[in-house]
Amino acid sequence: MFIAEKGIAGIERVSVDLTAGEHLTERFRALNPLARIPVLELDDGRYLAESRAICSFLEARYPDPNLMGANGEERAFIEMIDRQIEFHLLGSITACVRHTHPAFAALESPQFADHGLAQGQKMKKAAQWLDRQFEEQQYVAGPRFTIADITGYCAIEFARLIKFRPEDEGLSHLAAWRDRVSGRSSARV
Ligand SMILES: N[C@@H](CCC(=O)N[C@@H](CS)C(=O)NCC(=O)O)C(=O)O
Repeated sequence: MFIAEKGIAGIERVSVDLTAGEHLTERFRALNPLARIPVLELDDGRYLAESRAICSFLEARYPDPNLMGANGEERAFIEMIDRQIEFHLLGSITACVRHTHPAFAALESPQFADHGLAQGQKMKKAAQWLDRQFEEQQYVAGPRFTIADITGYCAIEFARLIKFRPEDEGLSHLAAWRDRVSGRSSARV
């Protein structure tokens, strides 16, 4: 989604089948020893893992449109909320999905259903916090679309797997923001 927002062409996309364990092979571990996707292969042959690090690299290489902050101060505030969403919202959603969804049994072994369900409750608190953000502003970090909207949108979409929908929880601001973001062409790649 970040690449699409930037309009960057020419980055070849290689699918890695996690359910088939392709990321656990020696070949993939040579790219990222932690066996996690995504990984960006650079022109000089190095490999860059971690979504946010990849985004930082692309932001530096393709500054427009700016998605991570135009100056140090704005960067810090965008990073603050992006990390809050990643740790408190996405983190809880991920734990809930991985520990309760049968399709994730192979990736998360052993699964601890109670832990997953507890995280499912915690993610609701984070979703309520995010909903309140939109009482004052159109986007997660303020008046314009940034990386924090991408993190938040991907988190809320991932939460469909645990049947979480903002509108079912009375989170109307969050639902309206989700609809605003899903209307962007980057959400359809
Ligand atoms: N913090 C990392 C998380 C990477 C991650 O956990 N990726 C998942 C897919 S979204 C994965 O590779 N899972 C493989 C596994 O659980 O074995 C990032 O932002 O890139």
